[in-house]
Amino acid sequence: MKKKVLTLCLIHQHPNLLLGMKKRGFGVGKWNGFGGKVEPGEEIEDAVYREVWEEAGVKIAGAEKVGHINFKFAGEPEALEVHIFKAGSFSGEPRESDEMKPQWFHIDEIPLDQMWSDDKIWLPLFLAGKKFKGEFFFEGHDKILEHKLELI
Ligand code: 8OG
Repeated sequence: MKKKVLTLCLIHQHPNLLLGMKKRGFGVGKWNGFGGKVEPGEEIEDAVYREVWEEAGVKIAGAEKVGHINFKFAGEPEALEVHIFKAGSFSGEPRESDEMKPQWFHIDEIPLDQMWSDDKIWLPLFLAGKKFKGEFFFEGHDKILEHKLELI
């Protein structure tokens, strides 16, 4: 199966999480972390910094890899391999880009019903400082048919 390698970086400054409203493309209308496709020849960590800069307008000081999730979609030939990172400090002020509108959320008020449906399964692990890996099999973009998630 063909796969596409993507990054996803969530900026967590306890008790707040910076999310962006996706304005176009895959996941439009959902709140999410910042990220996207790793370019050919690009290191995954370089893609994390680049995507956060492009989408949120801030420079993260560092990013820790916390998770790895593979997504498959019924009837779709390409799988997504998403590398999930956590960042704390950054420089600059989050600003809206063509792709995302950033907003801080208190961790008790995360808009889970306007996020990818798998997020409510793994985000509690992320917020608890755990590391995890998993697989999700979707029908369409909302319904999870099967999933596995484990701590690493
Ligand atoms: O470049 P593009 O905008 O298509 O990248 C998609 C982004 O969405 C990328 O950061 C990876 C992320 N992403 C998925 N699936 C899921 C998901 O199920 N949950 C979350 N939170 N993010 C996802 O591709």
